[in-house]
Amino acid sequence: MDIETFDLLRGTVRRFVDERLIPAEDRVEHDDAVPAEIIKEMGQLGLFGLSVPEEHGGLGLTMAEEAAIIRELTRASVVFRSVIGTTVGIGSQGIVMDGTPEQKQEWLPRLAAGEAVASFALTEPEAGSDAASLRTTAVREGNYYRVNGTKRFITNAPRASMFTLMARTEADVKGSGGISAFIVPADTPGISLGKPDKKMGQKGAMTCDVIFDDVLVPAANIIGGVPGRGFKTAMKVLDRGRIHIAAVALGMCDRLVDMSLRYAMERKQFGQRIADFQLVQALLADSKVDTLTTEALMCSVATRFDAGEKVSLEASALKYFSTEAVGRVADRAVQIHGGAGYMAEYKVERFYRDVRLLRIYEGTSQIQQLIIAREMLRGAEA
Ligand code: COS
Repeated sequence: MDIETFDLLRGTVRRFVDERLIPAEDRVEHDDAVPAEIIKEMGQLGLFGLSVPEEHGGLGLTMAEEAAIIRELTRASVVFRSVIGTTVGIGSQGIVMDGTPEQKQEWLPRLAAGEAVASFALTEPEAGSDAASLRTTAVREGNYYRVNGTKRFITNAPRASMFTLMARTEADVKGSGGISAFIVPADTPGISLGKPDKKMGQKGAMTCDVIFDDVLVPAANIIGGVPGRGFKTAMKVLDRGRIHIAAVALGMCDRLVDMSLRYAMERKQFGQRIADFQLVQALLADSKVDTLTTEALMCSVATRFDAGEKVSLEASALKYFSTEAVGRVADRAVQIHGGAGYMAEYKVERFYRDVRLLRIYEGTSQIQQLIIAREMLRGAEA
């Protein structure tokens, strides 16, 4: 995208955040839902199609550009981002990266237009961090696979049109080699949803179990057409997803630093504004450093991703640092707000709970540490 068009898009998103999303945050929290008219407006802005290539009807942004837009968007409650998150990220990218031309043609234009919502179904009750141990089975029967199993904590499952589903097609192959990725339309008979999950935060972001009970999926729906490659597709999708999550962390850092600074400049104690106390300044400064460090790392990793480098280690480092950083920034924001920080009307306690999830989903901080160290060892041993 040329720089002028991109700046226009970013400016439009910034206005949308200030004029539409931030004023709607309390309503989302109260209703536990993002209003339908806001979802519609997000579609009109093209937000569902950020990462879909232009030839398939999307905006075809680079990773660096997508991160900049997501950073802008997540100055508002991260719940709004969750509406588009799985369609822009983990739900669609398996098709973008590894799909056949027919699969791309069938799904990507609808996903980009916001007419269809994609959801990513990897996690199971017994397979979280150890994704390769998943138990959902897909047994070949002629031109179909019969799928049975339960997927857990699946974001956007209630509004999904399709699932990128990871299931075991080779029963005798243990671990990652026996896993295939499927495109499964959400209205396929045999799919049912569990009750909505009650969460610590992110009210309005929808997650629930997805149960597959004798679901017949055409063999032609295996992503890329070749069984046994689903785990690698999922890992590649997650490498990219982790950069996207870091952009979410960065957007929330911006918001929380801004809220902290404003409050510190308004609030008076001991006859002066608390921003003039050095201990409060230390909190503000540390949060700014966390934000700037995340920004710099983001810039480097996204640029290398866009240049076609394999950035598993760097994406994990970025996800790890940025999500831990926003946790610290949120904690300091509550501290700067004092008693008010603990009260719902000031919103920082909500954001503190909301960002807690960033250190868990798309790979916990501990999984990121493990990936970083493993890649370091591999590099040293090679
Ligand atoms: N890109 C491409 N291929 C990758 C890859 C990546 N980032 N990571 C692993 N692979 C490949 C490996 O090369 C290996 O292929 P070969 O068998 O041909 O050598 C295969 O996938 C299996 O990899 P590995 O042996 O590393 O698998 P593990 O079971 O040890 O998986 C981790 C390790 C922990 C990295 C993986 O399970 C993981 O990321 N877990 C977290 C899952 C997660 O983020 N869940 C969140 C749910 S989605 S919101």
